[in-house]
Amino acid sequence: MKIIHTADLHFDSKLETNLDALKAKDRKKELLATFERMVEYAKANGVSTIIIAGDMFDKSRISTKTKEFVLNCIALNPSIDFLYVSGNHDEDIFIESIETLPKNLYIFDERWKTINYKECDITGINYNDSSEKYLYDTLFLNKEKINIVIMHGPLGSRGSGINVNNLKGKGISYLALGHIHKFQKGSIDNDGYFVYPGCPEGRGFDEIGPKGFVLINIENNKLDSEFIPFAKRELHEVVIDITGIDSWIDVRKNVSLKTNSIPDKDMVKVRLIGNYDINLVKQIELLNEYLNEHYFFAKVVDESKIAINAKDYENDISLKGEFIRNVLQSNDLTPDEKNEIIEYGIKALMKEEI
Ligand SMILES: [Mn+2]
Repeated sequence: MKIIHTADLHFDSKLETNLDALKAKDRKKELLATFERMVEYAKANGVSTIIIAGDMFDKSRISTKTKEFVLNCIALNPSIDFLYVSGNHDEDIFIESIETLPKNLYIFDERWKTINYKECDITGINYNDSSEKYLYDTLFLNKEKINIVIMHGPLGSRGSGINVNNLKGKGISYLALGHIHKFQKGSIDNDGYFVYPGCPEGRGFDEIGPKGFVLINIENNKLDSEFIPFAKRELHEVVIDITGIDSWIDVRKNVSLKTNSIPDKDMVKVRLIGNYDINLVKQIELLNEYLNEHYFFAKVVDESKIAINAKDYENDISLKGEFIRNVLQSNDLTPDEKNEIIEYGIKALMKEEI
């Protein structure tokens, strides 16, 4: 028996914080297309059940179009069971808005419910403030069988978060979780482990790295699982330290070297750090344009600071020297403010755009 474990799809979520409006629109469609592609994968690979461990939507932002798309994906594939627990973002809005549920969509609620398959039992609950009070004491599994348990929430202890310690010895083989957007796996006890599959597509630069789902395989009374990278586009962060680099050509070479292996279809954030030489003329906008021509989306974040050695300007009689001495001697400015003012001042003196 093959099972897909996914979570945190966050359909219709706002993507504008990281992307421009057009790209955000494209990405919204891609989140749905990836879900459809995953269902196709399930069909092609003999997957009989898809577990969605919460956060299918972003709370109140559910368009009719998206709802219909998801319901169609489910209803058009009656050979696959879709098991769904709600997450902290979607709560029950999605379910309440459906007039007739597809027969192959199974919704869990605030009490433990078990679906019995030949190869395993799958048990789930909607984890929230009230169910958290009794869920550990009310979970009873058939230890003769392989048990998959579904919940959505963060890990934690002492009354907030899913407490893995309280799940020890319950007979869980695989705890299918949702909430953390990055793939994560850890032990419960000798019988089993928990897994967060992460989101199927990264939505911003806080969701970098490979994204996909987990494929569970049960054979000869034994459960195995494997992370399957499946995202259409991956997000990358590349950090370039420009300390000591005195020409922009060399900065560009460094960027090229470090972005070399990133596929064009992906998204890249280049973060410049370090203390750069006062003579280095930064070409941030050009770098940004160059990267955006190569990748689906790119952005440059400049966190570098100008390197100022006060001694170098002690005897400098030029306007630049006078200006730097003045700023450095000021008592009302923090070191960071001094640095920023000098950076702008130098640019102005060199007649650069500020
Ligand atoms: Mn989530």
